[in-house]
Amino acid sequence: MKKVDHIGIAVRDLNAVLPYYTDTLGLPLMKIEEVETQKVRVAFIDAGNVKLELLEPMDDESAIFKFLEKKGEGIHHIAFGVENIEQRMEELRDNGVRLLSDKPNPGAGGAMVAFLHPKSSNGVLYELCEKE
Ligand code: CMX
Repeated sequence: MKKVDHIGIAVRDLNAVLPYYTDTLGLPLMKIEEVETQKVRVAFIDAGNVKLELLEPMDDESAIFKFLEKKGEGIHHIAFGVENIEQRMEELRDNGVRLLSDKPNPGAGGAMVAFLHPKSSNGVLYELCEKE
């Protein structure tokens, strides 16, 4: 793994929580975008050497909607930046890690992403993300 690229945080209402990050904590907002493939509206916050990805569900089919229903707001996943995502997925699979998809999918910011099931990662949802 290269490094932690971002930490995903589930929120119910993006517009309502943004001032906490930008005004109270004084962290710059990088961008807001909708990720149709994941059914989330996300805001990236620049927290120095790592980004915070605030995730609001777009509908009740979103994984974030289910997470909020079950666990409430809070840390949802940790994303590692990787260089060759398909190769990394294969290595992890060979090591017995359960991946949530066979292939990477398009994620926020034009990255290709894949998730490791929390049940095979000691209760943590990890994401692999490869930027162009
Ligand atoms: N972190 C840690 N554990 C989690 C979790 C999370 N984010 N989400 C679910 N779990 C746990 C559940 O608590 C449950 O554990 P128990 O059986 O002990 O209760 C277990 O994982 C299975 O959960 P589930 O409720 O049966 O299954 P879900 O339908 O909620 O699916 C998951 C969970 C991880 C498979 C699903 O959320 C998924 O496919 N995630 C990948 C995609 C994603 O998260 N997209 C949103 C982010 C998009 C982005 O970053 O752009």
